[in-house]
Amino acid sequence: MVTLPAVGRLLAVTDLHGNLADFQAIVARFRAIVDAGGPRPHLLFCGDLVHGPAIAPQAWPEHLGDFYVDQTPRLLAEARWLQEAYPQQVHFLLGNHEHAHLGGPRLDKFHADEAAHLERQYAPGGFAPVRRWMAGWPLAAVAPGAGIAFTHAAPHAQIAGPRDLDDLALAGYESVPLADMASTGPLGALLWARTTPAERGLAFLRALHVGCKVAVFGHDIVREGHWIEHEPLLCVSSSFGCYDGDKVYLEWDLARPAGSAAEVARDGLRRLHPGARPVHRT
Ligand SMILES: [Mn+2]
Repeated sequence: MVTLPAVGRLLAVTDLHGNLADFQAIVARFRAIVDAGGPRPHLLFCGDLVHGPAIAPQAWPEHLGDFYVDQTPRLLAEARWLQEAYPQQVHFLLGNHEHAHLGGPRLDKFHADEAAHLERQYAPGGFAPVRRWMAGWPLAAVAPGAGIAFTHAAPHAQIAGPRDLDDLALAGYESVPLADMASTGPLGALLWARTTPAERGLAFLRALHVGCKVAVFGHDIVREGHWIEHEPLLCVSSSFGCYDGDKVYLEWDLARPAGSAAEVARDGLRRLHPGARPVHRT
């Protein structure tokens, strides 16, 4: 788990899936805050940075939103440079698509084997440093001053405390059916759960940090940009599966306590591409 400070701006995005333009849009916002001076901002990616569709524009389905070309290798390279330039300020959470390179189940959303498809784009041995980097990505981030916790998927994991996250082994899930992952223990839940009852979500938040009241996550596609099924769950879609005008990210003052998911959505969500026309977002 990564613990964010209680000062500065936080930018959080989810599920870029190889969309380089969306990556560069949030990085531009981050750099603008850096250049403005003041407290150091933080940029948090909530998993599934990798793996995108390879579909021609004329065959692109409506349900995937705006067309883009998967540029995962370049996105990963730029992500790594950014983290090296701002080592304490840029954070990547592990998603189920990164897990596919680290012992997670094989994914066949866009290709017969997502992980193999990406790794083949590197020279022999070239993916090894990327895999070592990803193996160190945390599973959750907590902003104690804001009372917000961030995960890739819904906060469905049953844990006693943050230390439980340190003990989770990534390997050994290769043959677990995808449909079973969310219910196969804390790691599966953290990477795969699409929802959880309010009480279970609150218990997860309390286990991470006593003052945590809101869970922000992605994994699922919300075509309108975000969805609050019920408190404390705020599901955010920044990129994959959305039209540019519907994509949102979270911008939040790390010193401001958040009372509810509704408050965070109302005051913290910003359009990733303010110039693009919303399609589903109201
Ligand atoms: Mn996911």
